Amino acid sequence: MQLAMLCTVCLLPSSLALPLPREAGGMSELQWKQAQDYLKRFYPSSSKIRDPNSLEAKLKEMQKFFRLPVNGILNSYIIEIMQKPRCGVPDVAEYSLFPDSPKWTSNVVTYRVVSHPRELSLVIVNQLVAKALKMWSEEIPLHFKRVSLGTADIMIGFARGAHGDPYPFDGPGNTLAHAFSPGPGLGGDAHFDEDERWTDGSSIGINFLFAATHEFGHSLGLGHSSDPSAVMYPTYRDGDPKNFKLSRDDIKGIQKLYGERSDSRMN
Ligand SMILES: [Ca+2]
Ligand SMILES: [Zn+2]
Ligand SMILES: [Zn+2]
Repeated sequence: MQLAMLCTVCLLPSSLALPLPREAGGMSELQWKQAQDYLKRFYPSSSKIRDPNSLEAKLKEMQKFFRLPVNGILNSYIIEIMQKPRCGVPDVAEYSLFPDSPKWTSNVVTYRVVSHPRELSLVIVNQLVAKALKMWSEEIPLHFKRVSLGTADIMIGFARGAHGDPYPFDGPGNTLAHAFSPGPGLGGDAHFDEDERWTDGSSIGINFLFAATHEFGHSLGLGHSSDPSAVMYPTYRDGDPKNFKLSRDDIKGIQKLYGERSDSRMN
């Protein structure tokens, strides 16, 4: 999957810099379509703008989010970002919370792992989920309780394609997972694309701990961060699991919602 993406990027002229509106001469129909789809999907907030430049406005939003020069020009570097595996939740520049700041009001939040991918056993998934949730609960006065039956606040599962919510998964690559902000029903739930190759870090694939920690940030009420060091950055990055931790930005965001733990660092 990584190789296929790199090849697609290699086909682009290196100095490609084209205005987004239709004059995009050197761009293939497919690349044009993919860029449009990406902007519509991940930058829905300016979708009310009906003028022909609305895609340009979305591209500018994307450039702002990724801290690039905001000029509305599509280039090969942006296409490269668009082709990176990422979270399915849209980006809102400079917001760390969802609109209306939903959060859990009880200090005990339940979770349940309902399914696991073929690469990882249920036991391993449960261990990694507990580890991911602990990263957050160490910073805020919230406790997570695992349940193995019935409905939990945060239902966690793997699925492929359409899976009962309005956001079908897309096969290997691109969208890896998504999660819903706190609330009843789907609220808080975290879904992972079963078509990815999931790993606990011992083999090649998408590190489930990294993806789960990010998705649980959404389950707790955080939106995406434009800080590249944040766990809540929207694109997936591989790294050494030993060095994996929340960034200052993630902690600032989650404590803005829930406050600090009074016994922070002591347990
Ligand atoms: Ca996918
Ligand atoms: Zn996300
Ligand atoms: Zn889903």
